[in-house]
Amino acid sequence: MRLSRYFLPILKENPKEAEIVSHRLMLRAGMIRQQSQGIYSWLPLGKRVLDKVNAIVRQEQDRAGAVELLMPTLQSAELWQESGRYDAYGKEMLRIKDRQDRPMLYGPTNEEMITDIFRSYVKSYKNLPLNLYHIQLKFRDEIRPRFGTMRSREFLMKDAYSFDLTREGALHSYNKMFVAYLRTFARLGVRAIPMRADTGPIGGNHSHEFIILADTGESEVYSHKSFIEFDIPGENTDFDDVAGLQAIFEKWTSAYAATSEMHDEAAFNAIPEGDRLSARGIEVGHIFYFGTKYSEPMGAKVQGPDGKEHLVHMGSYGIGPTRLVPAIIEASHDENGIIWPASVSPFDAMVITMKAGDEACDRVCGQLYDGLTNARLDVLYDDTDDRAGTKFATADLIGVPVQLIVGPRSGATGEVEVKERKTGARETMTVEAALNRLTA
Ligand code: 5CA
Repeated sequence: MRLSRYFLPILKENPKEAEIVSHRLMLRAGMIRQQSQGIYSWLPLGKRVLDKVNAIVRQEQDRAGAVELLMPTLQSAELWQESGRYDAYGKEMLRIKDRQDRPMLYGPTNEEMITDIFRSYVKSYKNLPLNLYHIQLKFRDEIRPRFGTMRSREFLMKDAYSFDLTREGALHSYNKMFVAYLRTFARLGVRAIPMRADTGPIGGNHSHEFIILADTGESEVYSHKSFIEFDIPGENTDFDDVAGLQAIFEKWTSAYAATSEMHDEAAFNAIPEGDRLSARGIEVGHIFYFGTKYSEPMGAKVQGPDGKEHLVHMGSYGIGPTRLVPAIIEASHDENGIIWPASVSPFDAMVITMKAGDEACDRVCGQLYDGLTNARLDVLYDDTDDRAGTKFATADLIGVPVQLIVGPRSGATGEVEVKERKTGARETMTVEAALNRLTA
């Protein structure tokens, strides 16, 4: 992608409305634009990051055996009257009437709709376990939308829903998602700690929130420090190994970790003082086991091996991609801008010409751009004739991991300066060496 033909509306000034660094940087880097309170457009640079986050979320859901579908944003009120949540959900639910005066709503979550799909098709235990998920916009009319897409009214959620014949089966399904979440957040370049959590309007009594520690987080959290060292389950994890997944779950829940709603002061004080962590955090995922809370009122039953009808045991599992993007930035930035973990960076590398139109610069930049693109890397080529200072500031602001800088002098000798965004380390090398390094 050539910057001269891209749409990257960088802001020079710090936007006044942004209270936290991720919101400020997302606005300045031209990633998002507020359209009305708590409702955002994702501009091209932001959309690229969001797509990368979603791709990792999707891969790990699929690896854990979940199956993707897509449900609508608008739902009929009838379904929610069946579960009893239509009245209970209160003002956070955006209620709408269609032209026939039928009550509709913009879905804040999808337990009812997925239960309806399930009961329409699945009649036998032989089709279980089943886990269905989608990545879809949600709407919650939050009283205090703030911090950009961190807490917005319209936001993207990956929500998965599991169905099992028994409670034991459902707890294994829960463990699958627990492990998938550990892997997902690690691949996104952040460390998320699973914490015992309150279940709120979703319900149930077995629930964990996944929290990224950050001073600007809205949750108050308490935990043992040991989480920092726990191993992330590998790519070859066997998701059908019931005992194996239970062992991972037990390891990761062996040390104290709870949000303020579930905090047990006595248990926390039992931890040696030097190992206590009392901090703020961002909730990026939340998983629930709630048994038959929805299958019972909505009549979602299957025939068991005993020939009798059984209500299915369910769980639901949420991740917020549009919250994860700012959460990653909170965890990874410096005074010059964003520092993307490679896995979610909008581009893999940036090629920067210091003199557009200079024969040597154009040639060397072209070689780099073609070489990297042919190796299937995503490259942003700053081919503009902006001042050097502006170019460097933009490159640092948007946080692509590697900058390949070509000036008339280095261009003439077929060389390029390779700058690592994170450390600021610079090294001059031949085009070939740079290509080898990036495509190795
Ligand atoms: N149905 C369940 C799980 S599928 C559910 O709705 N869970 S939730 O309410 O905890 O939301 C799941 C995730 O969505 C949260 O962990 C968070 O990452 C994200 N999320 C929730 N509310 C917002 C919001 N207002 N803005 C951005 N992300 C949000």
